[in-house]
Amino acid sequence: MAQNPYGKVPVLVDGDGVIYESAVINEYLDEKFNDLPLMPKSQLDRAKVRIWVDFFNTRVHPTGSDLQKERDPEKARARMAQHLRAIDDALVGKDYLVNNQFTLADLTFIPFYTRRERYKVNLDDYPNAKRWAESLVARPQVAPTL
Ligand SMILES: N[C@@H](CCC(=O)N[C@@H](CS)C(=O)NCC(=O)O)C(=O)O
Repeated sequence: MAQNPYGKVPVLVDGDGVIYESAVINEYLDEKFNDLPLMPKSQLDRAKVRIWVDFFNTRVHPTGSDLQKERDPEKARARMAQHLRAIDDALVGKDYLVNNQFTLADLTFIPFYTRRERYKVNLDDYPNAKRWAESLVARPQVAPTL
């Protein structure tokens, strides 16, 4: 945490390099270890992944934090419902958010989903999002870490 000028976690130290911001760390690790690529080949699909990652990190997670800390909870609940509706709509008939492949877009939702009780959120009204989230946490690379 002291290594991150923003004073936050996560922070990754790789040799002489200090990398922070989870979205940047995730792309860095994906580029470094390419046995299971988590970014699509097409430039347009990579942009779509980054848009979802930004959506989760700048909208969904902060709204969850507002709910947890009960900051203007009614407005936060309405915002969260909008966010979950957008996710649910994007997943109609689909297993993944972008290009029918597991990418950093899907991965970025996992920490939110595993903390959903803290955020007072459940996905019962969002069946596509719920099916997708359950499949994400059941992945063999994810389940043992929970
Ligand atoms: N945008 C940053 C957010 C990092 C963040 O907010 N980390 C929290 C923990 S989840 C933290 O370090 N909080 C301690 C603090 O703010 O003092 C990222 O995605 O890495």
